[in-house]
Amino acid sequence: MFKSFQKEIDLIGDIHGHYDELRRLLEKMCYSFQQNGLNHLENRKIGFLGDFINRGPYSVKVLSLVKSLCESGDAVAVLGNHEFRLIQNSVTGKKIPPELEPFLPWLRTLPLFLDFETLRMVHAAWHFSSIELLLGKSAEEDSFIVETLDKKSPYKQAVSRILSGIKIRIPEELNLIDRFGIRRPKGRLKWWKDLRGKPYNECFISPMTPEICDRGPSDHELSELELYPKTEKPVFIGHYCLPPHISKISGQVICLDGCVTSDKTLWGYHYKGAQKICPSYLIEARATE
Ligand SMILES: [Mn+2]
Repeated sequence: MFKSFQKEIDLIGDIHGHYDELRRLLEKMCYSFQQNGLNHLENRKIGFLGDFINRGPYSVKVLSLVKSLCESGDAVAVLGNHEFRLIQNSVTGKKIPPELEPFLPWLRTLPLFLDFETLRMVHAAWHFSSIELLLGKSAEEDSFIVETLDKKSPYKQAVSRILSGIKIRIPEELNLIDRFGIRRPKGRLKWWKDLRGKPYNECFISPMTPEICDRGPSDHELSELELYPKTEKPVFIGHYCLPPHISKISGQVICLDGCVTSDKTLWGYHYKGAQKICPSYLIEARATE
């Protein structure tokens, strides 16, 4: 599938209903909107990393555009945790926003991850054993979706790891708060790194304050982690709402979620394949620039 995507692809992080930023980013990536769809002089393709909906004002417009680009063969996309939750809610008969309902059949055809010859795409974490467990599983199967809601099912944990990241509990007495001033019960680990012996703040993807802390998670708490070696192909992720001063690139892991709802910036990466991952290929777009 999509053999031609393996070498040249423009990756785009979490859009969360921010249609104007998406249009601007596509323009900056040299796509032009024409009557027959989206065009690029170099005939490049797009890879969307999930979380198209919620938070921002235009979820429907974003879904319509991403869907049409996928259907015309101009793009591929993976599911984010927000879309997966929508699918779970619809399968279990919970109320879902009526305007999103028409997109469900298409959303359910999207994969949980993509593994191309020269790159990988997943919303939050490339956790090898979870990915292996989920191989061949499809969000189109009601029985699978129901299992992902069952605490006893290994599918629930696997989906949570790859779509929401790998988390550990933060001891309350440390008083660590995130950039929004909220004390979170759990922190999201840099799942690709060996974190043994590291203090909490060095272990988390999004920084917490105060930054100085001489305690860290136990080896037991880190035992879920499966490192992502530098010898692996690059993996593109979204999900982590990175503040502007945190690097988007860490080894072979490239996080393109720059928290568009808070920081008004949508991030992309111009991937040419077989080249060293480099910050100069990052592209950012604001709606009004
Ligand atoms: Mn997410």
